[in-house]
Amino acid sequence: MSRPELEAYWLPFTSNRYFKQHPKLVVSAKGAYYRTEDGRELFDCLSGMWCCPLGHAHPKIVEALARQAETLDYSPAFQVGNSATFRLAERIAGMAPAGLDHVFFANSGSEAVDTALKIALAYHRVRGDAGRFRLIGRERAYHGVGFGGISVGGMVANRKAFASAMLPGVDHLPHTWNLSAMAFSRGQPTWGAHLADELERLVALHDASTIAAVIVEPVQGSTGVLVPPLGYLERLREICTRHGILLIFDEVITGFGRLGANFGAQRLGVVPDMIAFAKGVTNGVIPMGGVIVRQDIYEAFLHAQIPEYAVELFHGYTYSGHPIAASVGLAALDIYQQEGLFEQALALEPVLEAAVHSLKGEPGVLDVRNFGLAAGIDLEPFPGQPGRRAFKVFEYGFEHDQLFRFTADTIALGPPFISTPAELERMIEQLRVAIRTVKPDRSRSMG
Ligand code: PXG
Repeated sequence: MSRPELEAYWLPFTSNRYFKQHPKLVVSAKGAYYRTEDGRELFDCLSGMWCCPLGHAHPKIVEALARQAETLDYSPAFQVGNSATFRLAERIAGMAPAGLDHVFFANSGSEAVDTALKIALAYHRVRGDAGRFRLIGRERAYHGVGFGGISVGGMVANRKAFASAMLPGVDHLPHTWNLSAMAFSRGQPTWGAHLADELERLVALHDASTIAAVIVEPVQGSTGVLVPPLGYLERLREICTRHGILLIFDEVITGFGRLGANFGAQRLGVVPDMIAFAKGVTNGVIPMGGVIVRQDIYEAFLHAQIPEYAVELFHGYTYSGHPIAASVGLAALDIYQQEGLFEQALALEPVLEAAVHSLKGEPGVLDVRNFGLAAGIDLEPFPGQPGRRAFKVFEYGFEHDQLFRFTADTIALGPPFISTPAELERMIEQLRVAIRTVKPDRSRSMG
């Protein structure tokens, strides 16, 4: 594409000035690889943006999408239904921990999070407990970009420009990463369960009767794969239960097999009151997100003192439960199950773990973490140029057949579940070369 053709599009979360000088374009994708404009193949090190664990162009998904488009391409989301959406809700509820059995559909992780927060507030209100309006998030959290999500989120760059419009009554727990206590941990760190007690401090400060919900990612993904300390989520669960506070897991990344189980809740043995999901539910082929809620939360709305024909929850989207997304979701869940891909992700975990931890000792590698089929590698920033070192690793990868993902000076890896052990090892060897090759220089430009 020529420069003028690139002009109109404002890319999200991207350095537009730099991109338009140095465009990176992919033209097609198959399996675990993208093809670039100049005909090279790039290994998909983050499964798209954590959303394509089955790889690309899976024939059963392509077929489901085409068939649904021909049969029923859209049906109104309010007061009308279609069978694919009901079937998908039933399937998802069946995969969730026992007791979490109703599904509200949205179209992205951001919408899923805002939906979960709104359900939490409305649930307390419908039960006559409207004083519970506070929402507790966590430092370094990513919960998407809606006003709810950025308010409970904890990544400063996503918040500071919008500080004037944050939700009121939000507080944050500390994040759980601590270099000196857990550097180069494999799986869950043994240090840090006590950080959950910070919730007791917030309860003492605000009083439990004002707190509606706590939202956490079981593993913090976007901020660079921060794995929860052993016992931490259990303690959060216990404190929430004791104080009547809802616990929401944002499983937009960890749901649908990334941790080698249906949901992180199951891998980690902690059951929240709601799970927000997106991404892997449709293998990223078409946007979809949603919230799985505990039965009694759903039922509280049905028992409200309102006429039977009245709407119970004033919330929803034009594309909630879109039939094409639902059909694609059903196909994706069939494939995960029939091909045993969550088990495969679990089986690949030790391969990724061994490979990624071999990066310890490479120049500037400060920390390596892993859990499920996910890993984070922290690089020491170039002096005075935060984020540039990882950006250059990403650029090196793009030129050398690996589509790495970086955030600040962290490289995040979340390869497709269909990857072979050899592909994972090659990904790490290429990353090693990139880390060794990328050197600081005095130029102020990105490249
Ligand atoms: N919650 C979590 C935990 C997420 O990871 C969202 C909500 C928002 O989802 P939407 O669909 O609105 O983007 C996310 C999104 C990365 C990366 O490189 C992560 C996300 C998105 C893009 C890139 O880690 N997570």
